[in-house]
Amino acid sequence: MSQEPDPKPELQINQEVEDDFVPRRRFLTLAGAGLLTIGFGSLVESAVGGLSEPLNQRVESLIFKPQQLSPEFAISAIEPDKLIINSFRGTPAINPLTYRLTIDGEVKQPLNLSMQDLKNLPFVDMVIRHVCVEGWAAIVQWGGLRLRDLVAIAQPSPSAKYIYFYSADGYYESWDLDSSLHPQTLMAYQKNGQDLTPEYGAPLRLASPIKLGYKLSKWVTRIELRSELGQTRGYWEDLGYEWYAGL
Ligand SMILES: Nc1nc2c(c(=O)[nH]1)N[C@H]1C(S)=C(S)[C@@H](COP(=O)(O)O)O[C@H]1N2
Ligand SMILES: [Mo]
Repeated sequence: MSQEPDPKPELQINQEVEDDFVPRRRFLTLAGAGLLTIGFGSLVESAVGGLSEPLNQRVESLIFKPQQLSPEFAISAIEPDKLIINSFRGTPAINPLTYRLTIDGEVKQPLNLSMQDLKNLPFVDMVIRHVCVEGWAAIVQWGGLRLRDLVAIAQPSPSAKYIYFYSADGYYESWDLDSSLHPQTLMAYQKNGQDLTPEYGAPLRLASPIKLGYKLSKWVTRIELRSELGQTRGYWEDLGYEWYAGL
């Protein structure tokens, strides 16, 4: 995509003036309703203002290749009292009305999205088991969007292999990109059928049955794709916990 994209009418390009993390650059914003009613393929097409090239081969093959699914449970299996709030530094204050999620790094189309933009993407929910290394687990229902839908819209560069998540409380995590493209890896804004509450990561957190609890960042404000793992890999990982942390 050129430096000066020519957006379709449903798109709005935001000029970011001040951002702690990224230099001045143009972000794509998904605006308005109507995105829900169209299929994912056309969503991607419209979101990027008419793709001149197909989706990056890597993303395409992972998205459309069946991946091993983790078990899901019935709604009746939900254990509402078992999900222990586990926060290393308390609950950060986030105004959901001014909240933005940034996606940048090794992507062709950086994104800067509001909660409404995110809620316009296809909604999915799942009842899965959350497992914390500290020796507890809970069956929880999460609702939100598939992370792979967001990643596809951001159009990863062929070099992108890792994905970093930065949280409002200073927590940070890194994953292999493949796991982030798993169909059960969600950016959740609901828990057990209700809006997420602040202590559980509102407005947006990771939820996935394929990773241990400490990989599932709450209060995510920035997602960065990278070609390499950095010196720092995650809050707990940098203190000695295993990086991949698969279930
Ligand atoms: N930003 C942030 N995300 C986080 C944590 C944290 O301290 N800060 N704790 C992690 C750990 S160890 C677990 S088990 C889960 C707990 O999620 P819960 O508090 O919703 O039960 O969040 C994970 N995500
Ligand atoms: Mo945990």
